[in-house]
Amino acid sequence: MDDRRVDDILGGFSMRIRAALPALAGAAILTGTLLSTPAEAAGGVTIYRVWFDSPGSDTRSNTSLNGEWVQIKNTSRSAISLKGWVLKDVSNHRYVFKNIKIGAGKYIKVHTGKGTDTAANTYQGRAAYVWNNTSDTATLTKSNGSKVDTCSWTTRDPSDKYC
Ligand SMILES: [Ca+2]
Repeated sequence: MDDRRVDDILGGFSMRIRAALPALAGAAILTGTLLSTPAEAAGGVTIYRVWFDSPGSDTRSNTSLNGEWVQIKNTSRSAISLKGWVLKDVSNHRYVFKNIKIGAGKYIKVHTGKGTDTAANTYQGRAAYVWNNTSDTATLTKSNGSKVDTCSWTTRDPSDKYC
């Protein structure tokens, strides 16, 4: 594998993490020192799972609203600050993350309703649903607007989607 091929794989790593996994395993062996530098070990934040159709009828109760969530994962080996990052739907309902850090390898669920933030749960504080039951796309961007990840679903998916 020449250097250019390795660069291609590393450059596309965050966007094509699943597609690149088999190739990356080979690249990791060849470029172990490169991957261990802070910049390359950064990995990233991904949308891991979306529960878009909350259980039962959509009554708009807070419990039902919080049954709708997007779960985010930090796939890197370092904590990452999400402050100012934005999670939005196709209709541009935007949630701006507060001063939250996601630990290395950890998950955070972003619930639609109201609640008290913990390390693993944060709340948009809404009184209406965000994620369409039929089809929608969740998009995560950094505070500077650069896209981090997206996840889409349709009626072919049940009530949730692993992204
Ligand atoms: Ca919904």
